[in-house]
Amino acid sequence: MQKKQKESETKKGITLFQENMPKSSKEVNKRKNMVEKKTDKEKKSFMIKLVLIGDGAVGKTSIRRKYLGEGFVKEHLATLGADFAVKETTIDGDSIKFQIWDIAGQEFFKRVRSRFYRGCFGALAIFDLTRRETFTNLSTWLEELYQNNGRGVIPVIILGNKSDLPNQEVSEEEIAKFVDDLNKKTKEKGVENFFLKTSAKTGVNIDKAFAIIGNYIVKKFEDE
Ligand code: G3D
Ligand code: MG
Repeated sequence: MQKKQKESETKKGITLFQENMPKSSKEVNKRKNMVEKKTDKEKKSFMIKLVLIGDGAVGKTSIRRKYLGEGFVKEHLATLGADFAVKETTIDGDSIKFQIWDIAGQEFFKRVRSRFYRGCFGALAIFDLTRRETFTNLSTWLEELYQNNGRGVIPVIILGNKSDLPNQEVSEEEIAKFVDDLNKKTKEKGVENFFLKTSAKTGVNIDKAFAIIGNYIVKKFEDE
């Protein structure tokens, strides 16, 4: 069943889906921006929208499923052709809620792109280590991300997925060079990018990927 989505944005630009939120979060988010000071001043809680991008069949949905495991909220946003899930975790004692958006199917029309990306703080840009063209296409995905999220250049973790398979077509050095070149371009915007080789099959580096990008985003936007 589709629920009608009602979007609202705080001044920090985070997209909140009020109707999909549990009541407690709903109330909290009405009052708060991304950073919520708790009674214990050391601790904060963050809501971070992340998008999973990359060509079809690179493993976006598998990575999301592996990371989320049990007990997550999930909605299918048919009008956007996207799946939406929330995961709560802790980074350095801070409470983090990841809103994870995943393109459902391969139909991803231009007219909905800005809504899919809008308000996200970062992305996991995924390619398949066994299909070189999915690596080559990353630049196009990144352009699209930058153009549509509303904030311009934002941090990305590049994931070379399917590291468990034997027929690897992209080396670690090439990925490192790609990210190095990207960092040279995004540095002037104060944005750093990362990379990891992952396997949604074995689970290697999946949690780490979310931790790295989450950690970086928290530190970066905390100071703003
Ligand atoms: P997408 O969401 O990016 O389109 P999917 O990709 O998550 O649907 O994955 C596409 C196929 O790749 C699936 O195979 C999935 O099981 C497989 N896959 C995803 N990640 C990995 C990985 O790390 N290692 C291996 N070996 N396979 C992976 P099927 O056959 O189900 O279509
Ligand atoms: Mg998918």
